[in-house]
Amino acid sequence: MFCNQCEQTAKGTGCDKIGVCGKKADVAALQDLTVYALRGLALAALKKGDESNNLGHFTSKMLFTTLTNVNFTPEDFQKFINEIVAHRKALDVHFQSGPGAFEPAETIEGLIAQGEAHSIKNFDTDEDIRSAKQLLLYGMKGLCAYADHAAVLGQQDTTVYHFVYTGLAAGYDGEERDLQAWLGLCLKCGEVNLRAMELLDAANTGTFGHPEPTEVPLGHVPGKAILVSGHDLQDLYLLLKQTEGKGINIYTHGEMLPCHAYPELKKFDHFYGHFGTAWQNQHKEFPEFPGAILFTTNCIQKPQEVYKDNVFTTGLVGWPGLTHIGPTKDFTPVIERALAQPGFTDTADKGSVLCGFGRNTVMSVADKVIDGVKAGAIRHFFLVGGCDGAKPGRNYYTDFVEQTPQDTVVLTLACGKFRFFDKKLGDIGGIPRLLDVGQCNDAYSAIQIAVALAGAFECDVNELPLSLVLSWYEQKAVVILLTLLSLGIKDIRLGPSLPAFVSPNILNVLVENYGIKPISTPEEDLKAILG
Ligand code: FSO
Ligand code: SF4
Repeated sequence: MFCNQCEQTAKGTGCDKIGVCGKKADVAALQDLTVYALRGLALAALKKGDESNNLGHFTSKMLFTTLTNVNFTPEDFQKFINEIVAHRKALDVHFQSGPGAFEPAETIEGLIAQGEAHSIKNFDTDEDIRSAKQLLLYGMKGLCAYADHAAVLGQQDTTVYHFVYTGLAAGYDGEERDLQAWLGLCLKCGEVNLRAMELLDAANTGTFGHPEPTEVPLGHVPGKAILVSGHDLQDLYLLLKQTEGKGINIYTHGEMLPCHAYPELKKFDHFYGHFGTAWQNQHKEFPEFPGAILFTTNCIQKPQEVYKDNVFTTGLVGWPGLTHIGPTKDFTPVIERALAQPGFTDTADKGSVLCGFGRNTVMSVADKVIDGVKAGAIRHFFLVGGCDGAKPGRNYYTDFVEQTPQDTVVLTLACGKFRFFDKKLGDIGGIPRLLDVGQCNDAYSAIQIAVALAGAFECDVNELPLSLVLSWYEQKAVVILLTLLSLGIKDIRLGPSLPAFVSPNILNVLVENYGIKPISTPEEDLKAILG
């Protein structure tokens, strides 16, 4: 196997025996084959001129399954590959060779052998072209995750799906591309992702209302309990509906924390609080949870024996042997498990955190913020966001936030915030110094805040007193970075380490054109930023 798509990749170069994430060689090969089969479907969709949302959403879902920490079940991929090929054949356009003519083997062993022949390692003999092709593929995985989330709530745009086909078909569509052209596709992927994230923002706020500042308890109360992880608001809503009046409290885990701020979700009395921290701590934290646990999207880790029977998956998530809740979204098995577990028997007050500072809330106090900057009360804004992860070096982000001066404001989003989300940083004239914009899925909101500030100050985003200090782990972070680059945003600091799939020459392009910098130490970076 070979996989280098995430930040925790083995030795910083690539997982070649077993994934650090727990992905085995069979699933790695089946995921590579899923991508190859999707290339064939994309070629056929382009040739046919298929503009249907159904096929676009299906393609996005299938690519999303290959994102880090989503699905680890070989049989699921066998099913996906056959479905992809069936969709391609239904389009009734024919190719002589390549992915458009791909015939899947009948057995899972046969599919694994086919997948090994399409390893990302063999993308190209030229290191830079290979690197650009990988950057594009990983960016598209992130893009498809966001497109899927938006589509689940009815927001779709054929231009997004058209680009997904174009990006998947690239390399097999008969067009010669040099490095410049491949990098152009990467930036285009970032640009299209802004549209996908805009759709997702419209989907979430249109369905559940605009997030509002909300205090979320970190402790627990007596009662049966279900913990919801992942990123999917709709799954949480359906679970809240199905558990009403059953004496079960619902807790969020990881990236579900910002859900507490949505009016249509927070209205449920049994939607209680938040449990635990970021995804990589689940082995430590889940044994302590006395109820059922539901994974709605990434980031699942190998369930430990002691809590395995409590864990359920839904949507695209899969782990061999776990009970999966299918598209009917009948959560009865989860509810029954929660009722059979002891639940919490005591009350624990572990403080609280404030969330819900999406674009609507921040913009409603824009005048105050602008006055604060003009009067010198607010010297600088930092966006400290992105993923958390298990590798060392991520303390940087905790230290960085702790060391930000009192006259600065920290905006944050995604699971990287769990390094500092409960720090009491105080406020500046009533504006909290730590503002939680939401999930990584809410990066659009953060971009809109920056654009609005630039508008108010009549300057370019790059001229704002704003610095981006980002952490990455998986492919959604890759596409957000591409979106920021496509918007011309410069001088981003990126850590904890740079992606293994970025070649030295491509890194040079990023440094020279966009001023991307690896993080150094909080002290040095703060000094450099604040002069
Ligand atoms: Fe974190 Fe995981 Fe949201 Fe990522 S939960 S690491 S960027 O999948 O998706 O922020
Ligand atoms: Fe390794 Fe990351 Fe790929 Fe998992 S997703 S196999 S940890 S590079």
